[in-house]
Amino acid sequence: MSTISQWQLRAAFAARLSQMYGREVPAYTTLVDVSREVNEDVLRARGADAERLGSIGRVTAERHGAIRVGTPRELQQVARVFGALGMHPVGFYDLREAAASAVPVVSTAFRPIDDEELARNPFRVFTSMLTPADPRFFDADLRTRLENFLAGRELFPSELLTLADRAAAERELPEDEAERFLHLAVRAFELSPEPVDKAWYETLERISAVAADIGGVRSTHINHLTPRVLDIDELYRRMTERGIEMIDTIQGPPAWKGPDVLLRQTSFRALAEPRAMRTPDGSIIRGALRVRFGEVEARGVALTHKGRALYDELLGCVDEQASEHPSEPRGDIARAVWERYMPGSERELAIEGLAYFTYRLSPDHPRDGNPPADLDDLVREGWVRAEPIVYEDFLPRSAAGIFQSNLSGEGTRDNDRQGTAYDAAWLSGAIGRDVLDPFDLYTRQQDRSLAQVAHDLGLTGALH
Ligand code: OOG
Ligand code: NI
Repeated sequence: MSTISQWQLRAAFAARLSQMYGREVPAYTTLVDVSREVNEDVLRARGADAERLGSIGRVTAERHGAIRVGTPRELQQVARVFGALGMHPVGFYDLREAAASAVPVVSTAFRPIDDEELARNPFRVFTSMLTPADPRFFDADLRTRLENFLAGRELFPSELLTLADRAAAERELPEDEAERFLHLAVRAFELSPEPVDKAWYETLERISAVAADIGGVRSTHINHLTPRVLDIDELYRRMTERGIEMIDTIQGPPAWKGPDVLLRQTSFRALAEPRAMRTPDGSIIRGALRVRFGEVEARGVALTHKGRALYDELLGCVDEQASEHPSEPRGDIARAVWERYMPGSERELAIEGLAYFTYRLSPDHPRDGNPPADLDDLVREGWVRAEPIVYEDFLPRSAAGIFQSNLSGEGTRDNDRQGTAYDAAWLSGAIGRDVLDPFDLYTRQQDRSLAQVAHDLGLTGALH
């Protein structure tokens, strides 16, 4: 019997999850259709240039999902399920700090980490874990009730976890087991028909709608899925034309004439979904919850620490100007700031060490003469080509914005209390596996390509 490799499992899981979510949230299907149309148009208009940040095959299949769990134990189990798909925890995001309203979670993203794996299918899942121990949100009594509630639920059946461990160990599964694994894995993220305990949900909702979505129900579900689009401004226009209500802004860098960097995201507003509710007297009524939505994103080149510091600085600058000129559209302010301070070409980003690139020998490089030993000269003289490394991760401020824009209320937080500190090391301990540093991954990819170029050209010194 044939076997299914990890990347095939990952691609199949992403595709089935997408089908499932499209049945549950039909507007998501519209979003996927419009994204595909925009991508086809961009490809037609820009040709090969449209594929600079990933082949059209990769981009068309590309999705990220978002899920939310309650405890380290649940997060460990999630890590086993995604480990089966060749996805590893990358990056630490503290949304408690990034959000103005109450978003009591810390997060990581599970994703493939090797270039070839990313090229095959880059499916990633932004995964958040509730922080009941943070006294800014939960008092001692509510914390205990919440932890007890979470301890008593089982999100993932043991059969799923056993199959996941086998896939991770053997890096593949026999066809039958693969089918069973995919079935159970997708089912674990479906919306449960089980009635929601109305009083309990509302208790948590007063603190934070996110806390209620996570800790107010006995199962988990996919919160949103996100296709990738090559022109997010055009996508936004077309969705609005179709009468779908989008959130107010596109998060992240502004629309501008320079290179695409990092990540731009927007979403349609969470829709009211019918959910059965159990009232305190035990009767079941028809209710509705508004938590799930569809998001879309455009990805650009990954920035180095230095580039990221510049990005964060410009964000601060835009904030400041926007508060001074409240009537001016934020997008216009941001564009002006970027045009002034952000280098307007990939080449400048590379020379200033602001972004990551894969360097390759040009097929048409000069055959005679000695190659210069300096990277900029090699690029300028046409020996070597620099291809942007696409940003595979997330942005805390945009993530917080996406969370917030889809919350019904602000919730409550007591900023006089000291928050519980969490960091990547803590999260690694909680998951039981290393949370990788995204900058390390990009640096390694760039360095590997430089070593290869130096080798190909017979250079003795290192390129950097
Ligand atoms: C996750 C929000 C973050 C993104 O794309 O930045 C996110 C959530 O709502 O659970 O998905
Ligand atoms: Ni998202």
